Amino acid sequence: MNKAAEGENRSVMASRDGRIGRIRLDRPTALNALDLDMVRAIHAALDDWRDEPKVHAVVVESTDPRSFCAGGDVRAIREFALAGNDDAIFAFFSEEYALNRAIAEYPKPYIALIDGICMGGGIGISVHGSARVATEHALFAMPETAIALFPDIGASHVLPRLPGALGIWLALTGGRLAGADAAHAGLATHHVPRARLSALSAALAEDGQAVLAAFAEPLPPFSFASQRAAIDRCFGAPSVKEILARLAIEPTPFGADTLAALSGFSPSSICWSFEILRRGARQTLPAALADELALVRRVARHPDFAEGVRAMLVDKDRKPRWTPPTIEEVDPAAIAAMFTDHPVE
Ligand code: QUE
Repeated sequence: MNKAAEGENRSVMASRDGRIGRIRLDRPTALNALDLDMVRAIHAALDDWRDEPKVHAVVVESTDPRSFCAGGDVRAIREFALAGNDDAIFAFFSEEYALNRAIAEYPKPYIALIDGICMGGGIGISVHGSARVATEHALFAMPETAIALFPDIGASHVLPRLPGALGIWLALTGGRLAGADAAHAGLATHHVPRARLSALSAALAEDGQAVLAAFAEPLPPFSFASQRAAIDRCFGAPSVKEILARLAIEPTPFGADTLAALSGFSPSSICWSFEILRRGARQTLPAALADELALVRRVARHPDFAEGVRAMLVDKDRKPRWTPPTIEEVDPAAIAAMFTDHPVE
C-alpha cells in the first residue's frame, strides 16, 4: 500500500477491515469538505484495493455525525481564483472529477454510509457508488447556485435522470432532501436508522455487502409527494425564462416560495446551471464530467463565484452582490460563450 492509503493523510483514514476497505473522512473542522489531499487519498485507496483479492467492497463513512461531506474546499478555490492561480483550480477539479469517475467505474461494490450533511462534492463521492445508505439525519443538497458554481461532480449527468423534474429543481433551488426522501429521489439506495449505522458498518466488514438488505428499512412516504406535480410542471419547462414564468402563475404557495428562494441566487449561475444540466441529460458520465471541467474553469473566474463564497462562507453576511444582479440582465451570449469549445485563454 502507498502512503495515502496507509492513512498518511490526516483527514482521510484508509484501512483494510475484514472483507472491506474502509475509508473514514475525518476533517470535522470543515465538515469534511474535500481538499486536494483528501481527493488524492481516497483515489489512492481505491487504486490499492482494486486488485486486492481480500477486499470485496469499499465502505466510505464519516467520523462526524454532523456531516458526511459538506462539499469541496471552495474557500481555498476562491483564494486561488482571487490570486489568478488557474492551474491550482484546474488541478483540484480535474482530480476531484477523476475520482468521481473512478467511483462510477469501480469494479467492486462501493458503499457510502451517509449521516448528516451530504452536499456537492459529498454527493460526488457517494452517488456514483453502487450503494448509498442514508440515515434519518442525512441531508442531501446541491446548493451551488448560492455560491455561483453549478451542479458538478457528475451531477449534470445524474440529476436529469432523477424522477420527473426533481433533479432540475434540486440543481436550481438547492432544495434539500432529508433521509428517506433522498432514497425516494434516487440519490440514496437504502434507508437505515442512525442508531444501527455502526452495526451495519461492522457487519459489512464481517459478512460483506449482502447485509445491506437486512439493515434497510421500508421508506416512509415521500415528503414532497404533494409538491411533485408543481415541481414537474414548473421545472420541466424548456428554459429558465419559462421556469420563472410558470412559477409566477403557480396557484400554490410553492410558486411564490420558490421564486423568493431563487431570487437570492446568482442569476448567471442559474443560467449556466440550467444549461449544463440540459447538456448532461444527453451525455455519458465521462462526457458530462469533461464538460463540467471545461465550464468550472470559466465559472471560477466569474466575479459571482468569489462573491458568493465570500457572502456564504467567508464573511457570512449572506448578502452577495451579483453581477449582473437580475436574470433579465444576464446576457444569453455571455452564457453561451462559457460553453464554447475554444480553449480557456
Ligand atoms: C453552497 C455550496 C457550498 C457551501 C455552501 C453553499 C459548498 C461547500 C460548502 C462548505 C461548507 C463547509 C465548509 C467548507 C465548504 O458550503 O459547495 O469548506 O467547511 O463545499 O451555500 O455549494
